[in-house]
This record gives sequence, C-alpha cells and structure tokens, in this order.
Amino acid sequence: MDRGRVEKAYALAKEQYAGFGVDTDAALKRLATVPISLHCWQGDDVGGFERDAALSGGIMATGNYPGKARNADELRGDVEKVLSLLPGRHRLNVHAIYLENQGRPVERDAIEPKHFQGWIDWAKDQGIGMDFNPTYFSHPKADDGFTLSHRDEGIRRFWVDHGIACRKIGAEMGRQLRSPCVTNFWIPDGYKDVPVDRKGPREILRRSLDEVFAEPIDPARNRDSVESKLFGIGSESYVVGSHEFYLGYAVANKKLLCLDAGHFHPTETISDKISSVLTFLDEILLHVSRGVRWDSDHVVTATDDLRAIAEELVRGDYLGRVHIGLDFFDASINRIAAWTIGSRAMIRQLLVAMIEPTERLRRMEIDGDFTSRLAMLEELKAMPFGAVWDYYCLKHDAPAGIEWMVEAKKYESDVLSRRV
Ligand code: RNT
Ligand code: ZN
Repeated sequence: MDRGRVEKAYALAKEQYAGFGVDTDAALKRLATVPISLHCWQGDDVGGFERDAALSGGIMATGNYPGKARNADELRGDVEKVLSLLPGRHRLNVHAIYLENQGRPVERDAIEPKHFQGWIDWAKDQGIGMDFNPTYFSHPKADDGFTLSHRDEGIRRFWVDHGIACRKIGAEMGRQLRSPCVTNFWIPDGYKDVPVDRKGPREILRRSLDEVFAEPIDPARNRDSVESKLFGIGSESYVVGSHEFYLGYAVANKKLLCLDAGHFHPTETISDKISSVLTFLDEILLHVSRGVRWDSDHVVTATDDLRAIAEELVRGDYLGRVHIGLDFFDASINRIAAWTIGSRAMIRQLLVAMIEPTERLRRMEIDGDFTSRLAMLEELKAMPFGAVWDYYCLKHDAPAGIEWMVEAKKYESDVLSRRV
C-alpha cells in the first residue's frame, strides 16, 4: 500500500479521534506491548507429530484444504510466515503432541524439555516467548473419554505424570526464553449420556490436579491454567471439568482460569465473565475462538463478541493480567491465511478498543445519560479505525490492508502447494 496515502489517511483519522479526546499515537505505542499467543495447532489441524493418531477428545477440524504442515520444520516455517504478516511481537503456544522425538516414540508420561528444544531454539531466534499445553486427547489411554478423572488408578497416574512432565517443560521454556510460560490444562473427560455419579469423577479430578501441581514452580518460569468446558462431542451430558469446578479450583489454588469463547452456552459470552473472575483471580488466560452453533472453533473474526472481549480488556485495564491466546482450527481454507485472519482480527480489535473515548463514555454512564452513551457507542462504529490500523501495520513492517493476502498466496504456491 502506498505509504504516503496511509500516512495521509492516518493524519486525518488522528484529528478525528483527537476531537473525541483520544490520543491515537499513545494507543499505538500501547498496542505494541500486547502479545497474542498464536496456537500452533491451526497449522496442521491439531495433528501433532507424536504418532499417526486421529484427533479425539470431542474436538474436530473439518475440511481438507491442501498444504498442511507435516513436521515441525514445516510448521515453524508456516508460523514464521504468519508472524511476518502481523504487526507487533507475539508468542507461540505449543501442545505436547508437537514434540520432536527423532523417530523414537516417547510416551506422554516420559516427555522432557529436550523434546521441545527445537521449538525453544527457534523461539529464541524469533525473539518470542512460548506457552504450552499437555495433550489429554488423541491417545489410546484417553479413548474411553476419561483421563485425569479416570477410575483406573494406572491410567489416572499416567495422565498425572503427563501433567507433571508438561509443567517441567513449560518451566524450561520460561527459563530459556526469559518469559513466563502459561501451561494450560484442558481434559476432555465426560459422559455422552446422563451419569448417575457426577460427584465421583470431580473428586478424582481434584485429587489428580493436586498431584500434578504439587511441586511449586517459580511463576517467572511457569504459570498453570485450567480450562473448563460445557460439553464436547461425546460428552454432551456431563463434563467433569465444568466452569464451576475450575473456577473453584483456580480460586482455591491460585491458578489461572482459562476462558474459551466456545465453551459456554451459546448466548453466554466470556466478555462478561472477565471482570467477574478477575475480582478474585490475579490472572487469567483467554482462548479466543468463534463457535458457530457449537464449539466449532471457527477462525476468529471481527464479531460483536470479539469487540466486547477487547473492550473489556482495555476498559478494565486488564491487559497486564490477561494472557490472550487463540484457539481455532479451520482445515477448509488456506491455513496460513486462517491463522493470519484470526490473529489480525484480535490485534485490530484491541486497537479499536484502545482508541475509544472511554472516559467520556464512563462519564455519560455515571451521569445517567444513557441516550448519549448509546449514541456515542454507535457513532464509534463508523470511525476510521482502518486508517489507524493500516498505519500501525506499516509502522511495524507488516502489510497494510489486505496486502498480506498477496504474501499468503505466494507462500501457498511456493511452499504449501508442494506438500503432497
Ligand atoms: C478444546 C479446548 C482446547 C483445545 C486445544 C487444542 O475444546 O478448547 O483448548 O482446543 O487444547
Ligand atoms: Zn480452548
């Protein structure tokens, strides 16, 4: 995009925002300090490199667009491409099944930091931090739908040991990259049909989590997070790790709570939960996602939900306490583009929230002038935030406007289309 034109458009937009008392330059500086944690699993449909296992655990990537990454080197190359299309400095979030085992299968209870050294070295090179996740799905010991809440002591122990191993890996990532790693625990455990005993599995899960988290780890290296869910495919009637369960666990044990946008009743939004849970918790993790009719993990786009999330983070001054992660996987379109669309949507929405005249709106609200509040909120939707966004992209050497698609298409023909 023509630099001169972008600068001109920005100058006009800046004036217009200044009319509302908003300092756009200050907002751009602030935006540059907020990292988004990109999920590695958009690149290969949550496959990983452990073995040739089908995705299980009640989550699903649909579509068969060609060109998915087949190994860690390809996936890293893809992430690099995506990072080059985003303004700002971000992070990478890796699942345990993305280990590099040099062709020698390693069981999940025996994985070590060395199996992720390739990722850590790469992240060091990129100058970015990493986040981590144990993988409690796509494994024979998870096939009957239970892991940490399993009644079989051997299986339960196996998964406890996996969790312990993963926290050590997270801590090593945090140590080497000098940036705390958020290690997020999500398990699929639950029943398809109405259970008789809702209490038993939850008691087991509580005990398992206590065992997983028994060893204290320096929060400068690793922070643990727990992710709830309402239902999954095959666990429609009962999920052991429900919202109430993990909210209680997180508060009682000073853990991070992970709010996934697709894990609640369809008319419930995580934006309204942020200020509630942060009244009692120091920090939380978000899995920004887009559910269409169910927890479908569609690519994040500029929806009302996304706007509300960004607004809450900025208005509540929560950015220092909220780790923003993405969680979607679309296999029906170019995966690099999917990643980029979702990531750019998230970053841009944060920008839009940062150039809101929040103090004015607050004043109207306090004064009881709800008419003006509504009028102003509506007017803001027509403000030239795109001009501010384009300028931000250019300032950070990322393509402005839709120009990033040229790069994505080129990468597709040069790299992705050769993967057969
Ligand atoms: C599943 C959870 C979980 C996964 C990833 C792959 O419903 O959202 O976060 O999507 O761990
Ligand atoms: Zn999630």
